[in-house]
Amino acid sequence: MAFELPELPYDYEALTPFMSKETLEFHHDKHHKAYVDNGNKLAAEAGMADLPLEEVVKKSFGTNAGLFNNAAQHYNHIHFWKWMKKGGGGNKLPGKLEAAFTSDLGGYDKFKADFAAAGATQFGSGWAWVSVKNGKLEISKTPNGENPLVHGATPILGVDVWEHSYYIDYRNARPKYLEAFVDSLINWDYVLERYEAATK
Ligand code: MN3
Repeated sequence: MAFELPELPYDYEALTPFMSKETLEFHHDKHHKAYVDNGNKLAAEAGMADLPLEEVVKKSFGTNAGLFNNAAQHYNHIHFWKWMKKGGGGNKLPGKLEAAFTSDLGGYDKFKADFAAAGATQFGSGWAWVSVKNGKLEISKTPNGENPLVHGATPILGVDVWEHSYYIDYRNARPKYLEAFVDSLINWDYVLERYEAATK
């Protein structure tokens, strides 16, 4: 299946002032597009052009670094755009999600602190995650394009901490970006959708 750059699920100004039009133009139109274009080229060269994206990610991990980096980043960004929305964030989680965050992550406040700490302490480029592993939620961080899929888990929420995701709006203040992401951007409905798909 050829990789395709998805449209953003909102307009380029929708996430201001927390994420600017300029950031979305560079991040979606340039960075994500490059992962798609390079991923298609490398998947074809590896004979994996017809495989579903998740399989390309898992099969290329540890065996084909170039393909893995681009395919995993394509997967990560498809979800990242949907993990945000205008007027999102905050502690009003859908009931089922709130129950799971309470039992597995110690509640919203602890989630917020631990998720932000994971993002802030990821040295260099990478991601912070909430994923489902063996039916339970866990918080983790990964370098570069790596994601929980290759560690036997299903990501239900992730935040991009590559500098390209925050440098235009926050300069070097990654913790401020992470705070804004949690307080004002997370699309909890999409997190719930991913949680239900991962636990059914
Ligand atoms: Mn990115």
